[in-house]
Amino acid sequence: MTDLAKELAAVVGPAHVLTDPAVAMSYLVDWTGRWRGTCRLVVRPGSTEQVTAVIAACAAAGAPIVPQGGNTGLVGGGVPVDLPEAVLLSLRRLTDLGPVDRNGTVVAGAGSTLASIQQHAHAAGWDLGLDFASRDSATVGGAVATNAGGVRVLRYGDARRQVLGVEAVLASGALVSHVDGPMKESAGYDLGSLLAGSEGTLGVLTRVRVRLVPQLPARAVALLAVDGVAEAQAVLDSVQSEVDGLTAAELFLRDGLSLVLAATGAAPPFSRGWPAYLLLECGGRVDPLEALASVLADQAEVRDAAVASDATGRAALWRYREAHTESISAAGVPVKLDVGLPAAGLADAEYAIRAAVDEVAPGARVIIFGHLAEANLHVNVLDAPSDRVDAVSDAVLRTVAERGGSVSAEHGIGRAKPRWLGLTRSAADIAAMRRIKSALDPDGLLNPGVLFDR
Ligand code: 2HG
Ligand code: ZN
Repeated sequence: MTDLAKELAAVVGPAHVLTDPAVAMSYLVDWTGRWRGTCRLVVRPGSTEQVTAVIAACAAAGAPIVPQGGNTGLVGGGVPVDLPEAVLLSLRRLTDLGPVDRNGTVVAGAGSTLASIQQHAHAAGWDLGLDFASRDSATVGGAVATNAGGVRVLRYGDARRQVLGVEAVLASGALVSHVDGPMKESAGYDLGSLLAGSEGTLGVLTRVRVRLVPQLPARAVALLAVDGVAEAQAVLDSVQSEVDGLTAAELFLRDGLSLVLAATGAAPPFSRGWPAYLLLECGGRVDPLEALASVLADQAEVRDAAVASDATGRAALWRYREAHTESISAAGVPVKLDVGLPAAGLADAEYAIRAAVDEVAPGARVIIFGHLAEANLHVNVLDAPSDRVDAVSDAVLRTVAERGGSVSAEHGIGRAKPRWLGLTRSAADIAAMRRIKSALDPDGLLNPGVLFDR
């Protein structure tokens, strides 16, 4: 064992310092298989105090630190690519959940999975406003650090909006902690907002105080077949103005559904295929199915529809959408892009993105799906030759930027996209971000290569 490994073993116990690459492997490869790293060791602290001691020891040894939650990120932000000297700091053991207070707030250890917080909230009559398919592995620390989105952003906002306060260890070893006290406050810089979306470059989250939302006992889901993205948007516009309680509006297309059917063996939702599908969910205190169905009955764009308000039927409809990521991975290692666009240009952008990919990687398959209400498209490109991966990213991100879009709507910049950050953020914005980074982490120890090019 090296000196640093021994020192860390004294802090967290030898069982929680992994130096054998074979044992550490599951921390070093992201689950899509695109991002692979190496590191000097993986350390798994079990308390805030241990995180503080680990960071102090790494800083003293000059070892870069790569924080990692559930390793469900999609932009390589938690994988130590080209960082053999790094310490991978896994937060997964920080799973304590405090009591849900009468205002519906809870303090969760950074390593708590979204599913564990959801169950904890449900038991107290509340719910978490954040949800996405990797809920059983994704941790709240990772979700906040990347400012993740998911399928409820339309109703409750992204991860940042759920945060009332954070506890985090800075590169200096200082502990900043603001997870107690009143719900409402206007007393200085909001470090929670700053750390949300900082992707482990400014501090390591150890606890998060989350704002919960009322649990909605009745839910209805509708899966609608339509002729394209513009038609899906037209239906969504009507539903948004006429139906109460919309919680999700998800889009997928014919080719994505084919991959899902092939990978899951599920039966097709309709007797024939359609160009596009819109999945809507409404939640309320009384069953929203009738209200939703009556508005949908008037929508000329709806070609076919399936609805459910029982748990099994809802889950079956959701599966067509939520199985996209795993079904795409079953077909290959995709180039993953996650773009936000002005809603008005979304349908045109879909064609422009396909054309841009075709120009640089003819024959590649472009699978598009995403969160329609936020005009957030997940662009997954399969079968691009390995020497065209950057060209594909460049072509898609420039196409999006030319249309006023963003290079990342919810997955973050990570190691995948620093070179394109300037397409979305101004030179002044990036200079201000770099100044914040060097004020809080002057030696660049925290997650080097993420957000900014090394
Ligand atoms: C989703 O919306 C996730 O399902 C993953 O953000 C998207 O796999 C993707 O590209
Ligand atoms: Zn998404």
